[in-house]
Amino acid sequence: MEKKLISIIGMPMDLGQGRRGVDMGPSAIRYAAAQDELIRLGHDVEDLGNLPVPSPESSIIENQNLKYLKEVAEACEQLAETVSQVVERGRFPLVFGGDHSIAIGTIAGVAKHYKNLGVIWYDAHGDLNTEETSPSGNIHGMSLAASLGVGHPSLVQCGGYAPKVRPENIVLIGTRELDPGEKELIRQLGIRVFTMHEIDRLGMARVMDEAIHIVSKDTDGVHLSLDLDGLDPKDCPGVGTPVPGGISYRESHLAMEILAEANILTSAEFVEVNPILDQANQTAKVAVALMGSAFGKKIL
Ligand code: 6HN
Ligand code: MN
Ligand code: MN
Ligand code: MN
Repeated sequence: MEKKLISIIGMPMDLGQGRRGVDMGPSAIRYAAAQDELIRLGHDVEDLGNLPVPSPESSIIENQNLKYLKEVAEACEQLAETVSQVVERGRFPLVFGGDHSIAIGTIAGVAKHYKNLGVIWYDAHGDLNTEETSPSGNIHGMSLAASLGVGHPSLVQCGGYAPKVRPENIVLIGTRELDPGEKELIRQLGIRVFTMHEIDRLGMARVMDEAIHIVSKDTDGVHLSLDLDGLDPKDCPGVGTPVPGGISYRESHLAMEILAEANILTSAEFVEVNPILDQANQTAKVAVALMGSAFGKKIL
C-alpha cells in the first residue's frame, strides 16, 4: 500500500447510548498503540487529539425517544467540521469512538467532498432506527438512518445538507440483530445486507468481494464504519451492546486485508470500544490490529 497521510481524531462520546465508559474508547485505542502501528506500516500519522463532548452529568435528557439529542447533534457538527478540514488538507480521517452516534458527524464531514460516497457498515446492528422505531431512544442506533436522510432534522441535517449517502452505495456486514422498523427500512430502501447467515454460507472472502463491488460502483470515495460489536463478544468483550454469534477475529482480519488490497478506503472510524466492560484492553487491541490490516499490514 502506498504511504497514506492519516489524521486521527478522538471522539469521546457516550451520550448516544446507555452505558458509561465508551467515552474512554479513544484513550484505550491510543493506549493500544494505534499511531505506532500505522507509522510502522510506513504511513504519515498525526493525532489531532479529542474533540470536546459534554458528559452525561452536565446534560439532561429532554426526550426519551431521542436521548441527549441537542448534545449529540452539536458534537457531531463539530466532528463534521474537523473531518471536513482533514479531507481538505488531503489527509485520511481516522476517527476513534466513542459510541456509534458519531458516524453522523464523520460521514457529514466526509460526504460533502464526494459526489457519491460508498459506506461499509461493519456491525451486529443496522443503526437504522428513528425516534419512532427505536426501542431505546439511543441515538447510536439511528446513525446510519440519519446519514441516509431518515430521522430527526437535527441529525439528518448535520453539516447543513442531506442526505449524505444513497441506499445503493451502502452495505451492512455482520448484521444479526435488527428491530422491526429497521427491517422495514432495509426493504423499503433496498439496502444490501450481508448478515451472519451470508457470512457463514458464502464465506467472508466472497462477501467482501461483493461488498466492495457495491460500494465502489459509481462512487468516488468509501467510508468504513467499524463497530467493534460486529465481532463476536468472545473476541471483543468491551462493547456496550454485545450480540453472540458474531464475526470472528480471523474473518475480520481477512475482511480488512481484502479492503487493503482493493485500496478503496478514503476514511474510517472504529467505534463502541468500552474499556470499562473490556478484559485487559482486548477490544482496543483488536481495533488496532484490524486497523493494521486495513492499512496494509501483511504476514509475509
Ligand atoms: N450500535 N437496535 C438497538 C437500538 O437501541 O436501537 C441497538 C443499537 C446498537 C447501536 O451498536 O451502534
Ligand atoms: Mn453500531
Ligand atoms: Mn452495534
Ligand atoms: Mn452505486
